[in-house]
Amino acid sequence: MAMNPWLRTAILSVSAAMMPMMANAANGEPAAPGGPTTTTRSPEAQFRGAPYASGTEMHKSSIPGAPAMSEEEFEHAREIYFQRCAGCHGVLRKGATGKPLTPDITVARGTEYLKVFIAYGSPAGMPNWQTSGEFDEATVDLMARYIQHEPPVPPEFSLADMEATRKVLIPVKDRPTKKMNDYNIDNIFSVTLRDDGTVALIDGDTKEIINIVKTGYAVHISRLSASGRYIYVIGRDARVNLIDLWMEKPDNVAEIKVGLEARSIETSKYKGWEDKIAIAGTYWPPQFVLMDAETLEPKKVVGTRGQTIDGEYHPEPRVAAIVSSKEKPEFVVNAKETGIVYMVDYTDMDNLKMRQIDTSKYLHDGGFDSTGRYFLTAANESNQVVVIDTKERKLEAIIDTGKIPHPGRGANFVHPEYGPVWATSHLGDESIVLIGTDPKGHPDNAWKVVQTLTGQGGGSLFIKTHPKSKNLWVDTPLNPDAKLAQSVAVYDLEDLSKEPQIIDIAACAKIDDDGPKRVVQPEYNKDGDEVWFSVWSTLDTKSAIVIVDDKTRECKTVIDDDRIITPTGKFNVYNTQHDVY
Ligand code: DHE
Repeated sequence: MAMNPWLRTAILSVSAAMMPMMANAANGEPAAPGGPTTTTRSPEAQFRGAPYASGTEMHKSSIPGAPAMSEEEFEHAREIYFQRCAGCHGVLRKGATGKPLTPDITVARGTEYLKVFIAYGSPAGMPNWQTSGEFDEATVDLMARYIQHEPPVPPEFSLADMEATRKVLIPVKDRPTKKMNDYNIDNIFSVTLRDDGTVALIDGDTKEIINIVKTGYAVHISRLSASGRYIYVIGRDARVNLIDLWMEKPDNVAEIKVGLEARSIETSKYKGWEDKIAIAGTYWPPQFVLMDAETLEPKKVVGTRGQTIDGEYHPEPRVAAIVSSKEKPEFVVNAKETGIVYMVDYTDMDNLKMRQIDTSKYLHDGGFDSTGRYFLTAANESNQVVVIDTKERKLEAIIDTGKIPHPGRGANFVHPEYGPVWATSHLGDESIVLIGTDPKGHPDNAWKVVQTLTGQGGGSLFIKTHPKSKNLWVDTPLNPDAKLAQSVAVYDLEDLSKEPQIIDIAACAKIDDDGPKRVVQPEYNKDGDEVWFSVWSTLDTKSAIVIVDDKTRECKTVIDDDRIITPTGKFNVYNTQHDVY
């Protein structure tokens, strides 16, 4: 749908004031305790402005000027907020990837102003909820009113609460003692089917679906055990699933719920500690938990509430990316709002040793440099990349980048002029920055932006290359322009002065409906000669996975099986296990 010029002007004028991103949609799973509850109103009642029958219970608000809402409407909006907005703006709406949405700000803006923003999004990364077809007008109105009320505070979640949810579906003693299938496990992909609450295990050699495995709702990422045998999957509802790839048909062997809202999971990779400890970080409550890696038994929970690097108390420092150090028996844990990176020694949980490194606020995602020593991570709302030296266990550098860096795990390659670099694209602008990562061989370039490329536009989430490739792939799925959201830019690493080639990946999928078809997250196969992209639509429109030949840059295979519902992240076993990116 074309945007009215007055609306575009209105959006641009508010885009500096508010900049959220996106979360997910429900799949009919039972609600988490204290999490979303499903309350439905008749279509008539949902219609904006429909009068309430007398006797409707109204939501009691302590906020002067907050628009009226029934209790039923409030509950419904609370569910939608949790599913789609909390990830960026925070459960308490104090802001992070998205701007703060506390009533002192939102009441002053007013319902009409907020509605425009929610409906049309912004070039800086706020999804266009209405024009993409994900919200109808009544839902936009509902959410604009909801965010002017006090945010409800969800309950805590203890170690005992976690243990009560744990299921060991196949005890360790009953699991295979060797691989029981003929799959080339190294080249299996675990594909997030976001709104289906499942992951698809796809054979990267044959492109056949091996299994669709039930996971948490709005499943987020998959990570591999050090041995490559187990896949750990975490959903936004904080459910962790453990999948055993040695089974005849790989499937769940254990699961646990570690909180109410989560994004990150990782396992111990230090020599001698392979496949021993798993860690999951939660957005709510703000904490992380260390678990037995084979049974998911929770062992130790650590809260992240406390002072930010500026010395101010923060009630909700959410746990963002976690990586496993190869230099020490430690996890590296990002606390988003405080800007603190914890190095958590997992060798003695009764006497837990944790180093706390002050960095930059709003830590989000990140990955290692090519040597695996340095962890580079986005402090996204600070427009910076933070570098942690996992060998010396200290802050190495903080680098200014473009607006809202969003690397995924980033991309490592050897630049013809500047030597080894790590790259990130941005959610908030079209820049792609290359940062020197070789303090020994190229000391003048280390931890500096050595080159900035111009991408298609803002709204980029992921960037990828492979040691065997000469290409750098950059997506732009959250750009409000559908043409950009449906295509990717690919750069020639041997000559970065060349204009990037723009490839319309959604067109390769040949999907004949009007779903958003956002093209998201390039992921290589093990050999580094294929790149997989998700063509991500809504629950009720068709999605697909498009596989591109990395050499010819031509679409090679489309996986459009009806079970591929809302695919987003794809995790190749070997590349994820060995941090190849
Ligand atoms: Fe993600 C990684 C958080 C929205 C797909 N996402 C991460 C990580 C965090 C995070 C903290 C790093 C985990 C790690 O490495 O341990 N993501 C969030 C959010 O808070 C946010 C912005 C809003 C939300 O409500 O969740 C968000 N993410 C999304 C999406 O909408 C995406 C595009 C689709 C989806 O499936 O939900 C999405 N996030 C991903 C993917 C990764 C990821 C594919 C892993 C990338 C990788 O290559 O490792």
